[in-house]
Amino acid sequence: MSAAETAHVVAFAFPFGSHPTPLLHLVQRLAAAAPTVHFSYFNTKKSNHNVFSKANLHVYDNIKAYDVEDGLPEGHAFSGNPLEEIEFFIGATPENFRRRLDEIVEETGLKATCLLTDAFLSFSSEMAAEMGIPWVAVWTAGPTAVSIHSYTDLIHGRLGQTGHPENQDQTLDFLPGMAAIHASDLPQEVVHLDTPFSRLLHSMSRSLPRAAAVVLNSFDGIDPVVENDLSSKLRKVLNVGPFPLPSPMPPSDDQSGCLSWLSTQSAASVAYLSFGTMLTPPPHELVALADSLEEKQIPYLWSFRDNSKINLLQGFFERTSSRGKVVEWAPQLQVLAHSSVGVFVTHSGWNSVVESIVAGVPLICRPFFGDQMMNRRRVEDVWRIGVGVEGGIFTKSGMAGALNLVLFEEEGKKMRENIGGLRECALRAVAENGSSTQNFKSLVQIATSSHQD
Ligand code: U2F
Repeated sequence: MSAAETAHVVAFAFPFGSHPTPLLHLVQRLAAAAPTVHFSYFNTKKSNHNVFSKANLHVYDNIKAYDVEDGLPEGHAFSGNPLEEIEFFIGATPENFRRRLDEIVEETGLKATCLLTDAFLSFSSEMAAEMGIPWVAVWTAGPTAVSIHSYTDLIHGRLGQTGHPENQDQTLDFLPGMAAIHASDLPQEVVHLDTPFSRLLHSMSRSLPRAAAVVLNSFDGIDPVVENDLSSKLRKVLNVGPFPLPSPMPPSDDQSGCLSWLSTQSAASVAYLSFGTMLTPPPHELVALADSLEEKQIPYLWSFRDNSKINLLQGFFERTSSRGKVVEWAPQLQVLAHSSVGVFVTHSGWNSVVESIVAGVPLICRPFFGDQMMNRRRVEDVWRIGVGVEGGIFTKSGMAGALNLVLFEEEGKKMRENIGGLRECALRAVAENGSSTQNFKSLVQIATSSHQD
């Protein structure tokens, strides 16, 4: 086959938080399913380094990774605002991706035949249209969040200033499947449209109906009303998750010792604590959380990376070392799957919620931003597989109560049963003829068919 005939799927990553990893996993699954197709994975240098050093990856010959510019001025001194890096990156798009793609096409002679990009990068819609190829958008969070973004204009029309305190308790019952969601749960990027990041997401909400398919790390049946509504508005919605399941769980060499430590603990006794890839709770909440674990004498495994805050907890870690373990990075999938873990204390990032469902572990949610408040609502009020922390922040007594409820009370048992039901649904979706398996086949077709023999 000549280079001109080879299908070439080009993936663009959004280089922050956990976004690049699920996209890379998807590219890997596609590369395994379509070995004659060439895959290019574009990401910033820093993020490529992070993703490839952490992910337990099988390296396929038909995938090549490329660095794109991050937009940061030389020697830039950061102000401490976490959005700063994102805004520089947004400023560099789409030219950074376009330039690099032109170079790669020139170097390899392989024209792009499909753009498979993080949904945030909605300029890809126009780029793909210019090239006359399909755009496949990968949404790394859940169906509720993508649906809410698609209703941004309507929400503004209905709720007006959603930021106003008097509107915060209103529910979004005027939207399909959103009766449980309150105005106070909305992402700031939906409420305020005046930052580069919120403008990016607003433009995404208008572009998604043009995507040949929108792919989610989710499974049919998790939110049927929202799923049906999305399907009526988008050309194709492909739930192909949960991502970790269709391929065998990557082995962990247990370098951190988490799994061997868990094996010394009793069944369903340990609280696993992790707040994802981007945040650490504020100091007073960290202290309250630690105090509650100490008072209740709960064994814990804590994934903690923020060196600027670790001193606060040094005394706690020392006093409780016989029943606790702290690591910089835990093999989360394997940790959650370990029978000693009884509860996951989380920021409610979508991947963490899905991974907890897959492992059958109930959650205590302390959401911070973006989709996390809506995920918490689903967990607590719709699926009933966990609780949010009292008052929305960690306090010693609130957290002690939540630990008690989930680990020791009848309600905790009920949560485990409910999560078992969702887990079954996820397992059915990824079985041989399950919906996620079928959707993945459709994805392979859409992404690779243009030139494939
Ligand atoms: C953003 O979420 P985060 O990246 O902060 O959090 P998650 O979606 O929960 O993903 C964290 C991933 O990192 C892994 C874990 C998840 O796959 O297994 N991990 C790990 O392996 N070991 C560790 O010690 C700690 C984490 C955003 F903030 C959220 O609001 C969005 O829902 C999310 C998806 O778009 O992206």
